[in-house]
Amino acid sequence: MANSKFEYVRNFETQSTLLPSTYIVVRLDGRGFHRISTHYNFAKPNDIRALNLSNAAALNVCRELKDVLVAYGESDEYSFILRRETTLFNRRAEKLISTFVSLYTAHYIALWPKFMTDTPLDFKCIPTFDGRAVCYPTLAIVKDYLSWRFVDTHINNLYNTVFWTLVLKGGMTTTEAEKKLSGTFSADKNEILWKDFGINYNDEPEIFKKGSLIFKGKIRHCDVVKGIDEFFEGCT
Ligand code: DGT
Ligand code: MG
Ligand code: MG
Ligand code: MG
Repeated sequence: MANSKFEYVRNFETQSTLLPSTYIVVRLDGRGFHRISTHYNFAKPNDIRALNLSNAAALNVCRELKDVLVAYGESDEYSFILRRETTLFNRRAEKLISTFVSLYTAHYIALWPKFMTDTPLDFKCIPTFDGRAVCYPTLAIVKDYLSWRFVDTHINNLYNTVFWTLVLKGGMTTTEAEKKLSGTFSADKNEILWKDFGINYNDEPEIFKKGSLIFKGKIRHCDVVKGIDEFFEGCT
């Protein structure tokens, strides 16, 4: 290979390698989805089309990058948990993060017309995602990571469901709804839904309450905390 006098610039390239023998979690999150969801008039608090779209994009990522053990998505985010022994891209952080981000984004955009029917993409407001990779040294912490995202889904969804019910069905302003919910516990929120609106939170769609988990090529909406051992069976 010809060496030019310019070759030395390569020495400025650095790379970070993720710790060996650790679980790698790549989490993607929509950039400015507050604006995106407003621009495209997403249903509040959950737009089933957008959730199905994100699941389809994530499923395609899992099909292509086989070292993903489990993936979990809610709102505008998706976490991909890679097996401990993965040598994907020699565990180079930049390669891993950028590949996940671009694969997921490409599928999200390509699948948009299929899921967001009657809502054409506006290239002045294009959905994009950021990503990070975190190494977790023990299986126990990985399980806690997944449980953390699952519990987050539950807490946010209960809050958002009551909040938007108060606004859209109860005629409150967003400020009034915020004030009413301030300092309330889960039981109080369930009570408001049931007493004032006849809504049983348990009857809300599973995908909203539990998020979406991809395991062995299938999407499920299950109690992640309860079923967690199944997803890591045989892992140490
Ligand atoms: P970021 O992540 O710092 O770039 O900013 P955002 O705006 O993406 O903030 P984030 O990720 O904390 O929150 C997600 C936003 O996306 C939040 O404003 C609610 C919105 N969003 C996500 N899914 C839906 C949906 O299904 N329906 C509606 N109406 N909004 C959604
Ligand atoms: Mg973010
Ligand atoms: Mg976001
Ligand atoms: Mg988010």
